[in-house]
Amino acid sequence: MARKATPEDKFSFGLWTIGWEARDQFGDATRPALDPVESVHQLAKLGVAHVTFHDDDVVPFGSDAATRDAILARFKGALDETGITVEMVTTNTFSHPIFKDGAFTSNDRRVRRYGLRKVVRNVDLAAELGAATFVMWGGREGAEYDSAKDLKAAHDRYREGIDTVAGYIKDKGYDLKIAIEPKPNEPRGDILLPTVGHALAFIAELEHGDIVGLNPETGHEQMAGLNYTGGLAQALWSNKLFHIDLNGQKSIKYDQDLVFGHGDLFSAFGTVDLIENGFPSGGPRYDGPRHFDYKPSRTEDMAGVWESAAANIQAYLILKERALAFRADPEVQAALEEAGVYELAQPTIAEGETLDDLLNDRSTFEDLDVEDVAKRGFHFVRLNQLALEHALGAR
Ligand SMILES: [Mn+2]
Repeated sequence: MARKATPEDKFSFGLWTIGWEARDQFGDATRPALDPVESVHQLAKLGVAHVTFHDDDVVPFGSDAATRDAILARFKGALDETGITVEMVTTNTFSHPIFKDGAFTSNDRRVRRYGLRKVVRNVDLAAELGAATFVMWGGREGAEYDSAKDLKAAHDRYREGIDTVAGYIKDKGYDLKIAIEPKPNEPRGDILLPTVGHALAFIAELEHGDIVGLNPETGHEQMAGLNYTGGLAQALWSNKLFHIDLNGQKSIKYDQDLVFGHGDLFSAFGTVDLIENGFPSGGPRYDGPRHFDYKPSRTEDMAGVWESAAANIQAYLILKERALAFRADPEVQAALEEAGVYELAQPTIAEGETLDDLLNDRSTFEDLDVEDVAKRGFHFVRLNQLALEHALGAR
């Protein structure tokens, strides 16, 4: 039975997702271009609250100012008619051949200066449209060969680029935050800032890192064999989870961009559990848009495009119901308790206690029955089975 999405669910789609013409490495487009205005109207029917886009998704690359203004006016008309808002804007610095070696980290300084101009122009547009987040996916910032890049200089230039944009946002007084989107590879052989962890460490080196955070994408972390929910968790813990890109991926392979839940389903359950329920013992929560960055498979016609868009929403809403039921189940709560999940929230050294107190407490070491403590079974498997049964709707 179809669940009804409302704007309160904060669902959001990139215009490039449904608008993908399905041109891939080996084959031509299988679908016609989609008018962004039509996309906005179709998404409104699905109960979507927001859209997001790259500059080039709406305004063709290289358009003059008058053409750009006319296209944007028509697009804003569709937003006004539907009540859909733009929550995030991003810049395409990967499609045009000028960006073949990257934008902020191209070896060619002319390209870096051009890239900065293109990004800054789009920051103005993001602010004008009321977007809260400016995503930066540096898909071409990388290399195929270790000898091709001075990686020290590349990180310097990446930092210079992002700090320049962040400084511009502050100077202008825009209410806008930058969210870096990590990805390990594709289209480049290796991409700079390949994972959530790399990006967090990079942000700590920025001058304007206070307004720079993350936009982790399900498949991107899974392409690196990493746990997406774990990446979201560390970003949240660092107060750096500014935005999310939900989709589906089956293990380490090319970037599949499947519908959310159509890849690693049980991991998707964990993701929704974290987003909707938060950490078991409380702490920072993600309150932003539930943004889908997927691609309707190349086999789909236009009807299939809208079916796949609806599938993302349905998958999320079903998993949300399941995740809420999981946490509300007294048996689950007892299992969480028994597994020590809540115990982990207890500080190891008590309030008021010092390390000296611990060192002098013989019961923690000298007199501890290590063999007895080692006997504890955590029953994580039972807890996981409860999660699986809830995820499958079997409880
Ligand atoms: Mn993405």
